[in-house]
Amino acid sequence: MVVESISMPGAKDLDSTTITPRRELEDCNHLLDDHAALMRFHDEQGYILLRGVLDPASVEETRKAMFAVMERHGLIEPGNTDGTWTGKPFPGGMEESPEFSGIARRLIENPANQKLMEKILGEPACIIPIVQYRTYPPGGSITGAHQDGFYSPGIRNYKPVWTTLTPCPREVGGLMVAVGQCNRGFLHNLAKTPSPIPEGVIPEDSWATTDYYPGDVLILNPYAPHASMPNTSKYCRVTLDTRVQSAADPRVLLADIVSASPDAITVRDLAGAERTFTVDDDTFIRIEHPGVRQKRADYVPSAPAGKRIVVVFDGNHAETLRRASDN
Ligand SMILES: O=C(O)CCC(=O)C(=O)O
Repeated sequence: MVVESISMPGAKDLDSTTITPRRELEDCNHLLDDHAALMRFHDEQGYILLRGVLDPASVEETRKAMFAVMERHGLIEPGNTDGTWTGKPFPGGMEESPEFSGIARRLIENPANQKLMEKILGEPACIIPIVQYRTYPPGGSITGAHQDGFYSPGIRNYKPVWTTLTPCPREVGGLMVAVGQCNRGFLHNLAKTPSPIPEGVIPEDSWATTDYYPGDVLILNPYAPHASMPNTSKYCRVTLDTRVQSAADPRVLLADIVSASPDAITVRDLAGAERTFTVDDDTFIRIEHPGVRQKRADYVPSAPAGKRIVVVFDGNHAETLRRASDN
């Protein structure tokens, strides 16, 4: 079935907890030195899975940094190294907490990991300052089925990078991907807000997952439907997802707002340079909450001078304005 865009007012939403992935994701390590072949796999299958490719010391440093935050919140006992949950209820909502700031950047900027990112992107890469740090206890958050590109229009020359800091066998609730479903356009239901993917659109037998381990990296095609699975283990799921972009042709800028209007936004980047971008109805604005699109007619009160945001741009056009998440 070919679906290029979806508007199904009466459709039931796909409930990702009803999905049982029957297939296993394939690893792509053998394609790492053949960028064209790696991209072919990515473009056809919708993902790239690489096993044990991140520098082990940098992964361990990242785990320790995330565990320090988890310890403070009582998710794990002091000194714990395997992520066993204490049982303390966790309110959640910490994916973009400033307590984690900088952890992903240190991981990506490790020299060995930079070389890996260059192979994945096909050119020198730098981190995009959008990161989600996930420390989900058993029974915690589940990410519903979605396609990343639906929420991030305008980001080109970039790749999302998902990795786990502790063993994440399937019962800990890693990601599943609908394999080979990335060439059908967006499958989100435009007839509804916030536009979930409807039931029955993705073939049940396309869903695949695997057991993930520290050092593994999963790259998702922006059109690949994916979701997380429930954590039914006794461990917290400790993962992060960030993005890398072309260092030579960056499209994403971390900056502080100077002034905002419904037609334009002026920002100051971290080097002190001011830039003005046009804002129009094609600009995807989510400055207040990263999951909620705002109208350009009324976003200005949420865009005061000094607020740090991420601007995805194409020339002088603002493609996306997003709350900064890791700076
Ligand atoms: O880790 C998760 O639960 C979701 C991650 C995700 O959707 C992504 O990296 O695009």
